[in-house]
Amino acid sequence: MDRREALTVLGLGTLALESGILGAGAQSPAPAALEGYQNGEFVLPPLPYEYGALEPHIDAQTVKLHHDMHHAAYVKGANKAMAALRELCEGKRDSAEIKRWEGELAFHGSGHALHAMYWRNMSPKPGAPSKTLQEAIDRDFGGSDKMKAVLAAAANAVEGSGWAILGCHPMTGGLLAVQAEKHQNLAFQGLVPLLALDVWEHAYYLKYQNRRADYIEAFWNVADWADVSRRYEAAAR
Ligand code: MN3
Repeated sequence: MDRREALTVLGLGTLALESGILGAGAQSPAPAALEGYQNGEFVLPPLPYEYGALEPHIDAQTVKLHHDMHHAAYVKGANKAMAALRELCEGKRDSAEIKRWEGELAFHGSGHALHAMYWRNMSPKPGAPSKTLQEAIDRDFGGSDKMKAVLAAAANAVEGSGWAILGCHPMTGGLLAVQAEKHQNLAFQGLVPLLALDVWEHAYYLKYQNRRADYIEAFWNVADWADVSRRYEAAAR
């Protein structure tokens, strides 16, 4: 399997190759959309800010545990699943194991991808939406406040652990707010995530306890629409 095929299997497609995000020879700063894979392995991207940089909205201890322990565990799980699937390809494992390992990759790989986005979606100095993203928000939601209300409703309605995701779909060309249960369930296949709001309890419980809605409100203070705009412009090209 060459690199292009491997990326296709991973669902990363040609965007990563064309933009050089995964290549060692990337010419420009990676827009971070797909960071988290290097030299044939998933890797934990370093936090782009200090643990306490998002205070008072998101506390340092939560960020440290969330990144260093929880996110790291998904990276490890995704690598384990990929290794098992490679062995299966090579005939070193019983093909009856495929459902198990594809399920493991769906969970851990999606967890890794969403967390890599989540850290970049936040900033101690959040930027505003670009003109093109703002136009899409206005067109598809009727304005930023309505979009945030829909995303917050989705995030509050997640049963158990999951995410609210703002994405765009190449089939419709438009923006959509969706939920993911765990990391991978309820997927609208093909949707390109742009903003990932983690509502697993590990993302907020130390500071907000059961008050998920308060954490979601606080998230808007650190949501970096400049990062979301870069992702939108790369996806909508
Ligand atoms: Mn999380």
